[in-house]
Amino acid sequence: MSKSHPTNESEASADTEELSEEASDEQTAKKTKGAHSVVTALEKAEVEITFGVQGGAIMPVYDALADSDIHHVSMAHEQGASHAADAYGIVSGKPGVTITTSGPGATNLVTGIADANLDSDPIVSLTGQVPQDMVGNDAFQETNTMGITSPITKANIFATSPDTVGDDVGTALALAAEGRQGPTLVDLPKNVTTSETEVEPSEPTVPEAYQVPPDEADPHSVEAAAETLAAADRPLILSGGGVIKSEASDQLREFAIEYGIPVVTTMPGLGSFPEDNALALEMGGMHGTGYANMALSHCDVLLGIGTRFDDRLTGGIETFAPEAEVIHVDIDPAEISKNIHADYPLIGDAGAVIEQLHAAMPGEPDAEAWRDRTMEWKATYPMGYETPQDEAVKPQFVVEAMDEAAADDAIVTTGVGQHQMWAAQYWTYTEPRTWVSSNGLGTMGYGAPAAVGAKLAAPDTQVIAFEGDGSFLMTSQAIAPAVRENLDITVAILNNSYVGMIRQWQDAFYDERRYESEWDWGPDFATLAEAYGAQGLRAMGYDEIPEVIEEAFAYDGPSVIDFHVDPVADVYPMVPSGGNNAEFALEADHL
Ligand SMILES: Cc1ncc(C[n+]2csc(CCOP(=O)(O)OP(=O)(O)O)c2C)c(N)n1
Repeated sequence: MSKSHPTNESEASADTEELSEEASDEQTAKKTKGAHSVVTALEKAEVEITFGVQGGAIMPVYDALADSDIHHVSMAHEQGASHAADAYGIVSGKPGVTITTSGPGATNLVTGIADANLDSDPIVSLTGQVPQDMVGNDAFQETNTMGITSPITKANIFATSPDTVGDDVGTALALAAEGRQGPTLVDLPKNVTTSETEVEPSEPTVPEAYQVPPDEADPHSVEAAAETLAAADRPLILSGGGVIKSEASDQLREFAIEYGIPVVTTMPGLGSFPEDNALALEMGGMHGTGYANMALSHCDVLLGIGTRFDDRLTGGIETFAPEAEVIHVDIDPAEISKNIHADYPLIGDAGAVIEQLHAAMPGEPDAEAWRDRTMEWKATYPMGYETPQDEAVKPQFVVEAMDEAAADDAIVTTGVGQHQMWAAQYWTYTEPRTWVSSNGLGTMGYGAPAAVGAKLAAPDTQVIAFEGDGSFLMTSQAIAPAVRENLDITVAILNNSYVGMIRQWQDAFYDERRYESEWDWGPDFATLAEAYGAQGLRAMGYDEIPEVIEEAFAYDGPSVIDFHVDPVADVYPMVPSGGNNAEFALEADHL
């Protein structure tokens, strides 16, 4: 019933029963606005938390949200909202949801959506839009959100009716989580969210036309792949982010251990196999370990699971795993032979296909000599750094000190730059969903807002964000919602007064011309943190490190530690872009 009707009804009688009937009619009317259908769809999908920033075109949805038990976290910036939702999705496995307005509210999301797209993270963006009859008029805060986001979403939907808007949202939620996960978006014109409907949204479901990928791969292909793997002399598993997304870490661990197969992980795959296991060769690729890259370069059968063989991992395609037959397990057929030719394509869910392979293995590969070789490589190319006490603190030491002090299952989020690589290299990842980073897009500033989303997804788990001084400057306003929500997170800034990764590349590839990479004018981050209402700490030398870590971990709320570290420490090993993984440099002179 429309809101213009109650006047007539109250004229008919002033009796209290009728008044309460009228109130309930009004409520029904309110509940059946398009905006309420949006919220009902979120509730039906059991969404518990949303992230966003208000604005004119999305106000009807916020107004409807006020009546819901969904916890909405108002972020300081929409980019932060999308990273928080992304991290929420990584840690919880359920889609992270943002609610933002039209125009800048949508365009500010774009980096986060592109980030989720490259990392196959499940997020759903609900964006306000000008009313349909104003679309194309250059109305206030109008932008073509559909056009802007269609190349970076798995699906985007323009809502056209209050009768179907709830199902649009349900579809977006289902699609984000189904098969290969990824970002979806629903653009919500204001007339759709303010108009009335009597249609209840149905349960969230993918559209009929969507082909849900089968979990199991073709059994004949599995059999052939298992025979090849069992006959290998130098078998290797490459475990990618898909193993984590498919909750297949247990199956992977059992499989690798039972058949004695060493495991390299991709960057998104960190945590999919415990790095404290003897078979773990840790991360491969550009800044991977020497032993991972040697194994990739010399294996004779490579079982890649849930990886898209991105160029930071492979280096030059022609020199990647040159002696290997490749078995490629992936849920998305589009990934097969996209970058690396698959001799045995196994299309299916990582966990289900590992189980199929397990059942089909005719025996254990005879790989003792190969395992010994990987151990020799570990001894020849150990990860390490020196800590002369009269020099500035080594950033790698900070990562290790934090790891030692933190809980075993602590979650690490990162910005992008050298600190991201040190966090990947020097933290020991033993559990899935503990590495939360911008792997594919390489988005500086991801770490702090991601820590907000990660903590809300796992309130009982410790969350630590490693940030660079440059990265933190991009999104440090995420500390505001962290304070407002009283989130017990620690942001560790590896402050080298440089945009360090740029400085490292300038030194290595641009004749040491450090143009615009030195930042000797950075803010005092501890004071900045205090200004936000967080705990601000600073460590200038090795002797101060244990105390600040203890203080940060003991504090019930967000802490920011400004670690002043060696300004010119470099990330090694390094395979230059497009290079040969077998020819990694251990120091600048080797490049
Ligand atoms: C949004 C964005 N802009 C630019 C870059 C290019 N870039 C990559 S690393 C880097 C430097 C990062 O500096 P900082 O955050 O201080 O980290 P450090 O490398 O010093 O650890 C830059 C500018 C990027 N990755 N992301």
